[in-house]
Amino acid sequence: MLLTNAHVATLQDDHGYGLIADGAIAIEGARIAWVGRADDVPDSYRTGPEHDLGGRLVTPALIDCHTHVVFGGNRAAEFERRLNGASYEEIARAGGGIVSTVAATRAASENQLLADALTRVDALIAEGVKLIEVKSGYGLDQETELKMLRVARQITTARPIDIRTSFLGAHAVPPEFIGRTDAYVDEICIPTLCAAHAEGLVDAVDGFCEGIAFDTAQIARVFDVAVELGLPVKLHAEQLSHSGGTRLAAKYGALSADHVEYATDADAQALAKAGTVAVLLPGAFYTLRETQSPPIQSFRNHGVPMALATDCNPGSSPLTSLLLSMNMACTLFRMTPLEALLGVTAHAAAALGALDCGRIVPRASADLCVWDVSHPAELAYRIGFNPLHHRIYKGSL
Ligand code: DI6
Ligand code: FE
Repeated sequence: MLLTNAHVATLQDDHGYGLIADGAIAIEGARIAWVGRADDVPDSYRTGPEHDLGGRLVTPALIDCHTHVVFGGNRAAEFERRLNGASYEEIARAGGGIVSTVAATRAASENQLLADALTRVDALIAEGVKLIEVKSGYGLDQETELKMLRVARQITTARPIDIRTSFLGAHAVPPEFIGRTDAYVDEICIPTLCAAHAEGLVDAVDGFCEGIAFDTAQIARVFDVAVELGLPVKLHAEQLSHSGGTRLAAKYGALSADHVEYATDADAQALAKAGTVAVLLPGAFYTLRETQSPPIQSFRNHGVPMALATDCNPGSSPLTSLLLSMNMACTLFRMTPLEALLGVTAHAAAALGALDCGRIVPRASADLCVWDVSHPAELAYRIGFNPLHHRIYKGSL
């Protein structure tokens, strides 16, 4: 297949959009075979079907590299109660917060969890997403963590989308282990990781390193098991306070350190040295009305690749729009539209170790977005508008 009359943003390196004004893209099977100026298309690529894109913008298909799209119920009632003046304590006493999502996820069937997750996945696909990372972490017991991961795997058979799973047993301490965090790590989290890995359900291992969750020593115990199993790690780090998670992630050569609002310049340096991606989550920053912005300028200075994701979850980021995440990253974090686009394509791919996508280059997977816009900055500029014209997934329109 040959795509012609395309305005291509190749993102072939990190220094610009890599724009080709009168461009063409040749696709063979599920791979990009050639990209360049329309005038230069080799004759061998002119034999198949041609699609005239009417001068529209083409970018790599989008990647949401940090989500919790599999969960039971939602927390809208709690949101409403809070805005009507209920205190955090009252909500907790009424069974609200993360514990309520754990209870709803434990109670839900696989079919129900999948049906609910697909409503969110469909919203992402409608904006051109082709790869989603999905975390466990609302089960916090072996049965439910495995159930969440099985559901995450089923998404890819139910929809034309790729899934990477992350085991997030170290997300919160479940009610039955309150005050016994170390016992939870040793008796539930680590054995569950091993069981999930044995079932082929885990692509990476994640944790929530925070005063209200797990400390660096507890996360390190989980990461040591990940290393033994040959699994890459990533970490929720420095979201609400500085607790050393970024440095720990760098020490383990993590794929990514996520949130990182409270990371320091020295942390940025450590990430750069380790080749770890900083994943920024403006939806959570917005929802929690945070005021501490991530150290964008330090990441730039040290050459830390920055990715962007929805962090779609029922508590701190009930967001299913990567385009809105791009706008929020520009307005709230002062990222540039180019950084935002790299953040949901090439750098998001790096945050997942998915190196065959995120840029329009020969041999990459043929996953593309065709947009009804004339310049890529429009993707981050507009608010609540979806200009997707077509999504091409594995070479198919
Ligand atoms: N970071 C967060 O903000 C949450 N989880 C995490 O790792 C909140 C999850 C929830 O409230 O359900
Ligand atoms: Fe998260």
